[in-house]
Amino acid sequence: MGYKVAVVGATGNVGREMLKTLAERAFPVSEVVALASGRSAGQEISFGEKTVLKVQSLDKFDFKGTHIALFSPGASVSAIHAPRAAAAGCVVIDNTSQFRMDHDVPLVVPEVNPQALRHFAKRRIIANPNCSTIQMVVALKPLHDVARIKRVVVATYQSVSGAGKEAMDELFTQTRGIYVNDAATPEIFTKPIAFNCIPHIDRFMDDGFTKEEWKMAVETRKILDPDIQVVATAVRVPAFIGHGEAINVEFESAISVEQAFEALQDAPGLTVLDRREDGGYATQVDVAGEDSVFVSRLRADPTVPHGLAFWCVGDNLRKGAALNAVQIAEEMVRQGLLASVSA
Ligand code: 11C
Repeated sequence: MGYKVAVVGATGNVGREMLKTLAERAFPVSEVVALASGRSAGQEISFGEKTVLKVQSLDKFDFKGTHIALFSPGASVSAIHAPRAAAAGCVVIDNTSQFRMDHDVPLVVPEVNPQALRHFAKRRIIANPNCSTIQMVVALKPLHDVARIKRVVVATYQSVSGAGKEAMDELFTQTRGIYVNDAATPEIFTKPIAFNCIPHIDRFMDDGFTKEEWKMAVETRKILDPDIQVVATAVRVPAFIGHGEAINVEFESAISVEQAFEALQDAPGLTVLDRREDGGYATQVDVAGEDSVFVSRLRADPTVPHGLAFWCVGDNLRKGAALNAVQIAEEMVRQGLLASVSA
């Protein structure tokens, strides 16, 4: 059986990656529809090697008969159109922050909490977590299964693609501008991003954390364990694709570096690349285009009774967004949850 699948926000960084991922993984589609704002309607976009789709206007699209919609258009657009699609009988997998913390919307990373999908029926919306949360929980889950995690301290090194195509252009233009003495003013970012790091992602909240940092804490608790404490510092760095994270974990009981290596090596969605030598670790450039989340630099944290420190890096557009959304759809097929979807 094939499913009629709509990709909403199809012309954006994540939307394009969703189309690519559906084609690469041969998700069983009967038809694929590319949707975006009226401004992009009429544009042509590839689906796989042979198919070119004409982008249709989201506003005018009737979701009746569409089985699954992968949404990545921005939270305010999802707020309006995701419930509209769900009401028409479609299952929505939404990549925005709009519904993630709603108690009746599952927030899912298939390697971590596939069982949460069972609760999708009330809203027919499933939320895809934030990219920096996804890669972190993929790495934390096998460790939590060995010795329960109490507290996580994380600093992120996030690429500009997380902020969209214009942000990638801004890094490119500013970098070139420095060499040709043609300084470009920051527009997307609040400070120059070329040759700089900016400790500010998403908006500021009343307690001094940014919303990106808040998301990493609350989403980790919803997906993995409500008792885990997370304190994050989210930083934008001048990399195009891939988010890095320096993670310190404190456990309730002892876990050796050897036990941690073994658990991580056997875990789904993870690759351990950790040779204690020059270049024996993964970086953003290495992981762009890869499905796996990479763990490197694993070592004991001697400053707490039971602690580990490691580096984690993943492609934010793939596992951090598009791949995770497609894996959710695959997992729903596997669990037989799409059987009741009417077309
Ligand atoms: C960034 N993590 O890198 C953000 C992008 O809540 O889905 C994704 C924002 C979100 O800027």
